[in-house]
Amino acid sequence: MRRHKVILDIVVYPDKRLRNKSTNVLEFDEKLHNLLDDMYETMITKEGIGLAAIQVGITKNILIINLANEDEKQIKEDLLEVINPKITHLEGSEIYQEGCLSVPGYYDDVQRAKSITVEYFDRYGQKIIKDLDGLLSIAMQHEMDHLKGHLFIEKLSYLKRKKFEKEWKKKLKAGK
Ligand code: QAP
Ligand code: CO
Repeated sequence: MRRHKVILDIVVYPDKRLRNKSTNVLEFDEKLHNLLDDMYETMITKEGIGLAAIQVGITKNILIINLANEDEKQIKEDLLEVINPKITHLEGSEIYQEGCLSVPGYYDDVQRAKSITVEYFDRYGQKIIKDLDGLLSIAMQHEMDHLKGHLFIEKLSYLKRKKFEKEWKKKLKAGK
């Protein structure tokens, strides 16, 4: 057990590290548990609902998701810790306005599968199989894209992507 909070730096677009492909976790050890704990503190501090390890510079197939419940509270009991995930089934289609801690301040509509089946391991190396839909399905697909080196802005139409690049350049120039 660690005593103090560790807040990691978020890798922000257009940092090329976000394009790297992550590799599987082989050891479900204390080092993994410390990383998961640090990722959780980082995500909550930065007001996120999902975070992949690559967003803190670690190219491992690790992601966390913590959505708000029906009372609009984000509680740790609902936290999903997802290691080495694989999607085994995709169904339907849905559009949702997404954002990303690595693309702060930008939100746009993205089309994804409506429901998925995902297989992964928890922090102890136990295999989990889950059917997801709604926001959990969207979040899982968004975070799994990070593991392949992809960002939601790559799924925008040509014109929307141009609009994004223009806004982002302006924002960088303004020193934000
Ligand atoms: C991914 O996104 C996601 O721009 C998680 O200034 C997105 O946590 C899952 C955030 C949409 C499901 C639906 C974004 C925080 C957080 C920002 C996030 C910002 C501060 C994004
Ligand atoms: Co993201």
